[in-house]
Amino acid sequence: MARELGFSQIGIAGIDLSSAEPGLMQWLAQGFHGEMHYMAAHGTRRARPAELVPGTASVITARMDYLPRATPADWQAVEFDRLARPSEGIVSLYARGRDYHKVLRSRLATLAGRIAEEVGAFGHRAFTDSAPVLEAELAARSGQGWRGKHTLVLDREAGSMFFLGEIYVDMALPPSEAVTPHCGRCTACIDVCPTGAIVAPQRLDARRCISYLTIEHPGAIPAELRPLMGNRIYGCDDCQLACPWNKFAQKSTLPDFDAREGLAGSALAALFAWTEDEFLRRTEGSPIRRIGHERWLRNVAVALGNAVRAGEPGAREALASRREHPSALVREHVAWGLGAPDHPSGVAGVAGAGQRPA
Ligand code: B12
Ligand code: SF4
Ligand code: SF4
Repeated sequence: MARELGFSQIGIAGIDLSSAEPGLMQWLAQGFHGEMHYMAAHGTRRARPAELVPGTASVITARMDYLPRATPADWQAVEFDRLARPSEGIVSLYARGRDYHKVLRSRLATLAGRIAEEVGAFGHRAFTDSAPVLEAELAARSGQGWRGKHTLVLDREAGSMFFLGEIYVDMALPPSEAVTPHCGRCTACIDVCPTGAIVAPQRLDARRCISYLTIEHPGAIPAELRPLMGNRIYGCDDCQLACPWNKFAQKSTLPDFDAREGLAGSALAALFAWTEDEFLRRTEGSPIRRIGHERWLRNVAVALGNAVRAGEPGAREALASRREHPSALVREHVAWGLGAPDHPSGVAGVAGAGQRPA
């Protein structure tokens, strides 16, 4: 029943997450959440399902794979190669199709309805990245995979290219068994991270993570991190591209995550030329829409600045077209990009561009 809805695995977790609470509190205390104030706002409720939804006795967890249906077998190499093309903009794989919040939410609700048809009515609430829920922790406890050193959940048969969703239920169900971890001595994700955001195994300083900087961070991107962002303009996949277990990542069975035109393989100059109307039209129903046109231009300006540094023809002209943009945020990032010295010799010396493990 879950498979028909696009889910690949279902698990059951108990609701005692008390052993995860100190880690969450330490993460917040260190300020690793940056400007994601919603992470601090709910305090310990994030780790206490029955406080979020009174009466919760178990959590049904669900995995939904998101690699687009047309993904080639050597997709990790294909994606790494984009990093070596500084005038191309990289949108991370999860964001090239329809917004997963929309896809998962409605399908989790349908799943809950179908379970109710079998077992009778029960109290439930479905979530996917939409409430203070420790999703990865619940998933790991319920056998969806182990926590990688990059903090994501990964599995030997599914890699980590999947979303998570949960249904909090008022029935006490027998929990699924957790799987054993298989990172061993590998540190590929830590080593490849362009900004050093994985400060230790399973410790992510979000303030340095390109996913945070391009999606969640509201204002100016710290200047020292801009050169490290390369041509990543929305999210980042590097720690997952480097992971050997992602050879086994599964493609989605749904058309929803197929890449939309313009979101894979497009030139930065073309993406920078999108008017606000065009941005809204092209990102309708996509997670990218949430950041708005101003942050989109901010991100693309950084990538164009890095293309200038790499000596890419046309990058300087593209940036200059927005020199007088009404937003001070955009103007400042454009000025930063234009201030970059030309490096006609190519990408040599440009940190964050084309990194690929040997
Ligand atoms: C905030 C957030 C982010 C932040 C911070 C990420 C993070 N690792 O915390 C940013 C914006 C950087 C981010 C990026 C991404 N995200 Co995100 N994100 C979330 C969100 C909303 C909350 C995660 C969270 O609770 N973080 C808080 C910290 C404390 O949790 P933690 O890392 O698990 O920490 C535990 C331990 O490691 C330890 N610990 C951590 N730090 C420290 C420090 C000290 C000192 C100590 C002692 C202990 C300790 O304690 C914690 C509790 O056990 C979840 C959805 C959800 N509601 O859960 C999605 C989620 C984790 N993200 C997801 C995805 C897909 C991504 C990206 C891949 C997107 C992209 N391509 O750009 C990247 C990957 C970056 C990465 N390596 O994590 C998926 C992951 C699916 C999976 N397979 O695991 C989720 C589950 C969303 C979903 N519904 O599918 N994300
Ligand atoms: S998503 Fe990118 S920047 Fe963030 S931890 Fe992974 S490799 Fe580093
Ligand atoms: S890259 Fe290596 S250390 Fe990182 S999650 Fe994958 S197996 Fe674990």
